Amino acid sequence: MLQPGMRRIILACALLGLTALPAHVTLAQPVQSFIVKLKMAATPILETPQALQQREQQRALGVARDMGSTQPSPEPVGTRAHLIRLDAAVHGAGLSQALKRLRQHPDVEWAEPNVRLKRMAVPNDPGFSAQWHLQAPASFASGLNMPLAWDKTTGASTATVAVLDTGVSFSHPDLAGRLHAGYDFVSEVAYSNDGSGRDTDPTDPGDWVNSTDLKSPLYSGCLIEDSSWHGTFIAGQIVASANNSQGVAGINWNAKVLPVRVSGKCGALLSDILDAMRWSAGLSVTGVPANPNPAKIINLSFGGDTACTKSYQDTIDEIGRAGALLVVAAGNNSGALARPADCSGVLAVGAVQADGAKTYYSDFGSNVALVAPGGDSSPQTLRLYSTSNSGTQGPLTDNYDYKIGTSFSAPLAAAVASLMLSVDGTLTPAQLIAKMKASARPFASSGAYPQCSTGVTVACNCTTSTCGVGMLDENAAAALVATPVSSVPSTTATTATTSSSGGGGGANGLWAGLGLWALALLALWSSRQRPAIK
Ligand SMILES: [Ca+2]
Ligand SMILES: [Ca+2]
Repeated sequence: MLQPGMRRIILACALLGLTALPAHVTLAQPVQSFIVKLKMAATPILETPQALQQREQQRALGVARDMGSTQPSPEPVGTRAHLIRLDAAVHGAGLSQALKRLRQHPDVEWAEPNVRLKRMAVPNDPGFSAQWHLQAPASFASGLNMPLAWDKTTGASTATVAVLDTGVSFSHPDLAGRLHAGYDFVSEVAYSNDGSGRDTDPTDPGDWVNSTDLKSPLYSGCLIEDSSWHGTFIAGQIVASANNSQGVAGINWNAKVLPVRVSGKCGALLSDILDAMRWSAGLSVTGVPANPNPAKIINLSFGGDTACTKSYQDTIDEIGRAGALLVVAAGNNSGALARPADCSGVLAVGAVQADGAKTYYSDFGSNVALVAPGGDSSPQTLRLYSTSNSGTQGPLTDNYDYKIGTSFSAPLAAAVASLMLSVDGTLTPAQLIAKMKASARPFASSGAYPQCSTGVTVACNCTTSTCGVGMLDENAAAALVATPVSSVPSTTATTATTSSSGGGGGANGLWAGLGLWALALLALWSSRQRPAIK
């Protein structure tokens, strides 16, 4: 039998249209044996299976002898394949030559070098074990399947992702070297919390709101809250240094985040968001220096409370023409989508919990493209884990923290899109959306949950009219990159049934733990809904 890893690599090669060596098997690796499948031979009538096996063995031995081998008889591998050993290992040109001779042998259907496979690319970051959402679906139904995906690509430095958010902590050790300079688009000094309007420093000074702030009429409608470190968390999800024996692993190991600060205290102004979107995509913005690192992927985890408006749609269309994809969070109100998630041309991402059910908080609707992990309310270990800071007001110690929300589902899709662009930098926003949708996994479904529909505000089983086509799967997405869009299926929507709700807790359990979390989330989301100066 072929090892599962070998089968996987052969399959990957088939998907990528490769016929020679698997992608990461180099000619430098010494090889002393080959897996060789024999062509069908004429079978005498009434030959016993034992006689057939013996005859095939003799044919395989003949091939080995023709290769100059004096080794014992070849061992069977699977059906009609044999392991043929040479007398000495070959590599480089010798390996190419041996393969060529084997493949030209009249009895041989195919031949592969019997190479050592690298273990799957699992990073050594100690926090990786807490990043359940990156694991294979066999462990967590909604896992992104990253260990398999990282075998295909760990990203390229060319695939910049803009994060329009609260700014970032440039001092965070897991983000060192992973951030472009970026820009601060927060124009109103009254909210900016850095003592200035727009400038070249997108450092997050904190976005806390306290009782003193609320005394000002400018903060009408805002809520008291600690600093969120929202942008730092998202940047880490996408590009935190992987394999550095520290903290967490980002999804793209080589790209950089372009930090674009749009939010000070109590949310982001619509005008700042729109200018930041244009600048991120490389378009000009009056009064702002040109962006030296245009991004083809822009993550926006801020939402409005109205339907898509012309200003938003025009800007999305404009950045789309510039080749940039806007990835947006569905929203956290358990209801209908609002802008920008309901605008056309965006990749709107809803949130599922670890067992694959739609989270109680995720907004839903027909414009959701797909779903990705957003974290369960409890236990804490099933929330998402990424880079943060310990300060409740200004920054204190760079650290790691748990969060939940569709704000953190969108960056997972943005990061996956950046990995796809790392493989093929010519993909357009529409092609990226088509391939991510086509590679999505079927929704999980469990008897523990009701079906998602309008008015259902507990965890629920996704449907194609509420949660898009399926669950984001990076391994499948990476495999589809090389497939022409014309042959990419339009959807994969089906539903897999699971036997139980697993560790995520049933609907009743979620309701029991809902109270404060729902309030906190609604407060957080409300604070991100400041679409314009009132
Ligand atoms: Ca400023
Ligand atoms: Ca790390």
